[in-house]
Amino acid sequence: MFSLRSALGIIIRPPNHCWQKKIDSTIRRFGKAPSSGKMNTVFVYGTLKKGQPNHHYMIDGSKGSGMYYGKGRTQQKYPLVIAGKNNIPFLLNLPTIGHKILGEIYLVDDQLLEFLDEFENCPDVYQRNSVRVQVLEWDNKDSKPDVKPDEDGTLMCFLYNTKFYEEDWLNLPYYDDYDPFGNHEQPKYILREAR
Ligand code: PCA
Repeated sequence: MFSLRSALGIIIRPPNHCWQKKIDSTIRRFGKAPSSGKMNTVFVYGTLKKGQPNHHYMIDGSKGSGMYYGKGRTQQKYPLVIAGKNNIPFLLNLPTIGHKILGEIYLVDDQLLEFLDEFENCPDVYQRNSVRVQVLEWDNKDSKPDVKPDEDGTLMCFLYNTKFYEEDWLNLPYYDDYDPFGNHEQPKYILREAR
């Protein structure tokens, strides 16, 4: 099985909260408990954004339902680096270092959230955490479920970041907006099919 962990040689200690998620997802898969049907706000900053190679999963319905709601920027600063032999964007869970990160906000159902957890190798590579996002543009049309930013213009969203990284990643450039196609200084992501 492909393991980014072994590819990068990172020592992994999964955080406890993700085990609960694994148990929940196992229960869901075996049908012992119905999915709650609730929707989840997710902030994406990397290959899941519009124009990036994995974006289609967010909106094509093949892995669950997802809807674009708008643009945002993390309230905290983080180092966003492009690292490893496949040039993967990693938001390191080191708040206060780096930049406030630009990204997109989606509303996703439990099925798509579960897919994203597996796709992002949570908890081994990324961990899904809740962070506060400053909403910059909001696209809440009548046909969409009603979700609104809080009065201060922020919204709590899930985001995939990581506390597992190699020390020298801290010497890489820190970006605020992942866009290797538009910004030619950013190393190009190697597609999964091409690895
Ligand atoms: N996918 C997730 C985390 C990093 C990545 O490439 C995202 O786009 O937010």
